[in-house]
Amino acid sequence: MPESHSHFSHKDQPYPWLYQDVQFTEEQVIENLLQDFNFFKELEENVSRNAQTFIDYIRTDQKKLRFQNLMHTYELSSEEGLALLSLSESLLRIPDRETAYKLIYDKTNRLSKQLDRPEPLSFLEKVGKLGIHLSNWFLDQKHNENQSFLKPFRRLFGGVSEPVIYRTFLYFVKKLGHQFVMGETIEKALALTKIDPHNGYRHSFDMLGEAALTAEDADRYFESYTYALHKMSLYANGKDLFEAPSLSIKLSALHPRYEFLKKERVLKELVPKVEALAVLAKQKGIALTLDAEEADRLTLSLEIIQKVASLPALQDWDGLGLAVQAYQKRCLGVLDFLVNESEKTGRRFCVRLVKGAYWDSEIKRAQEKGLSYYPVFTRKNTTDISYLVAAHKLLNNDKAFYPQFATHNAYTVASILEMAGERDFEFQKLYGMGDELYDYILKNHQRPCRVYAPIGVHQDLLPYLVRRLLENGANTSFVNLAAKNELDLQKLTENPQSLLEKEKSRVHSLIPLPQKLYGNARQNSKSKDLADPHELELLAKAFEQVEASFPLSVHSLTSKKILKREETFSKFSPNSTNLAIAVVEKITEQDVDNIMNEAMKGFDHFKKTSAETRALLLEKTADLFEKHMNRFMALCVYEGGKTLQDALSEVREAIDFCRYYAEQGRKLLKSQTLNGPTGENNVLTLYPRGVFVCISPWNFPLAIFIGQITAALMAGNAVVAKPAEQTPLIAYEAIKLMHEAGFSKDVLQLVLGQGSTVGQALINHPFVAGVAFTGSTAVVKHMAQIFALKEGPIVPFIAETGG
Ligand code: FAD
Ligand code: 2OP
Repeated sequence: MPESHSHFSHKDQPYPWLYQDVQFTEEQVIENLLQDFNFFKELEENVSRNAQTFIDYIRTDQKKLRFQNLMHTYELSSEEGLALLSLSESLLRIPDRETAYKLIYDKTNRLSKQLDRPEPLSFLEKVGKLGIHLSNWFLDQKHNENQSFLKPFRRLFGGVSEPVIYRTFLYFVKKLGHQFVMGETIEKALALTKIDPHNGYRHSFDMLGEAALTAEDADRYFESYTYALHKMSLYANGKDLFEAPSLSIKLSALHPRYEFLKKERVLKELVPKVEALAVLAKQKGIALTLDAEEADRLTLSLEIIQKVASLPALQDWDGLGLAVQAYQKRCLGVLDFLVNESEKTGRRFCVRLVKGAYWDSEIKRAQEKGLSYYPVFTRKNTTDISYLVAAHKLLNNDKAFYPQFATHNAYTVASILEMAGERDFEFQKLYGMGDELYDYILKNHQRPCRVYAPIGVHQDLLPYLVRRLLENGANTSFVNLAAKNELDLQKLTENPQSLLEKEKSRVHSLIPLPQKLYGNARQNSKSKDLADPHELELLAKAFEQVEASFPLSVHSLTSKKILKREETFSKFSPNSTNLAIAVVEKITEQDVDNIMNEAMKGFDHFKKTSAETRALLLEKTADLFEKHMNRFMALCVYEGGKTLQDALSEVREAIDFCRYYAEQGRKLLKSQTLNGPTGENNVLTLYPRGVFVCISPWNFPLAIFIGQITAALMAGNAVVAKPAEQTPLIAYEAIKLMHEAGFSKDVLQLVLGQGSTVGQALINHPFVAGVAFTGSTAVVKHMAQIFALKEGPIVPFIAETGG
């Protein structure tokens, strides 16, 4: 039984509504949100006025904002902003300088012209520009000693020497890290809480590290959390739980496979780790918050919280908390879940309400996965409304919640103050952001604020830093807009509902649903949400059916009877070596001539079909693959040894190939009328070539197999397909499906046989008009020699190689 099979037990979900909520349309969710938002109308005037005061205050003290100004100068929508991001990213990630320089050069070499910006630059802006341009200069020196890339810097900085500039550049990148990280060690950070300007604030330490890829990394992060708890307890001594420093942890740091498909393993292995940390935190008088991460981990994180929250050793402890993201469509559903859990266990949860730090990647990932929905809202104003509705719910249930409002947005802060009245809560801010706003709040509103303070070394900083750069550079972000004095205050101090209603549509019109990603050009392949237990149950059933039908009988699919067969052999699953999945009949090279003759006959009639007819056949094929997606996924798992996720991607890629070539064929195969300068009629028409032999590899047994075939068929060629010897079953089922879609048996034939004999005979055959091959470089070299020596027209040879 394949490993993935054991992950199909997802019945009895404790929070079924969360699976439904995410699939509701965004319009539906917004409609419900707005009904809950009515309470805000009577507050909006005061909120707007106070927000204005806060923003005025933030803007008067521009000196302090210098570093942020640098980032706001380089907005992410500008080339410099992107270069800055790449620069920091590459320097942190790439271990050797040589490679880092090459990447930096690649990303930034278009920027030199921007140096001539007319406005005066602050020192840090100069350093930023310097960093970007220095990389160009440095690299150009290597390629061309005579290039004087340094000139612009000299103009900018006077006569400073290269080593100084270089050091400045490194300083800049370090400074970028220091902006957001409180210290390299917990000891240093704890000491700083006493002396730095943040004295007076509360702290929540975040030991940098996330998305562990190995058990060793996960162990290292666990150790660093444990160590931090011990050290923090010395500072917590005697303090009230909420005044003492707290610890923020990321579950993805604690397990290398923290994902829904590995739920059973995660619950078994990760829950004890979180419990151990929570028990230690309780002993040490420290509160513990679980950060919120990617949307597809949400339900799993709740299941973990549910288990930890009901641990007897943690009873009567108010220190367990989690972050809840307002940009998720399921935000209010999560609060309902927590109310339930609170009622069951008598526990009060600390809830850190955030808007969410992964918006860009949520959108991209949903598109890449081809989901039928986005888990997050597509308009910033909806996120703001969702935040305020959630805040209202938190403030109105003090039995279940201790609210912690994490935001740097002055309007959101003003709203919370207005909504809360005398109720108990705390604000939270990130280290290196929102200082001016909260200095003002602490002084004038006497509300506590906790600083989320990352601790660690630069190797662990990258993902966190990228999120902060995105947040500071995004053109929707409050901190970015507030730093721009010229921007109309109105927009930053207006009720988000009014702003939303001013938009053309409540759902962002430039962010199509993943299914509509290619607009009218073609349909995106349907997908599955592998974090949805209902989907997984359907898949499990399909897998059972497929397994029950093994071993299947598999043979070549040719239009004429095969004369000579090799002995049949049993094919076993690579996942489970005693599971016979197919009985395969191979042919010998003696049949190749017959097959090629039939293919030639097929070509004679197929070449006369229109591009439109062929495109429709491919689209029918795509539809059939979609209809039988579960079955093909099962075959990819059982025969190809794929994981569920890879099997899904494999089938989707095959479907996308069909639709992509249909679309391209319709466009490219149209006849073009050319100029006729002497009155003649010149028409350019593309013709198919004849019989294509397609030879595909085992590692993409469906996607590459189908990709090669569909391109050749769309062009009007006949195809003889020979799959890898390891994966005949997938190929057999795929070709049967294509015959069902309407490709005739002489136009498209499947040959199962030995590469060294049957494959060789196929490419040697005089009828071969083209070959598409994916495989090893050695085999391709050998094939190229055969073609070079072959009599007759040159054979086009499309080869994708590796190894
Ligand atoms: P604003 O500028 O008012 O809002 C920015 C928000 O709007 C972002 O969430 C962004 O994704 C969203 N947004 C932007 N464009 C759109 C759009 N087109 N459609 C919908 N939404 C959009 N984040 C986490 O994910 N997990 C955590 O555990 C977490 N912990 C945090 C702890 C603290 C103490 C703080 C201060 C922040 C934390 N964050 C966390 C990060 C937080 O999500 C961001 O800092 C926050 O979203 C910024 O919100 P804002 O109110 O300051 O800014
Ligand atoms: C992040 O890591 C702060 O948890 C938030 O981006």
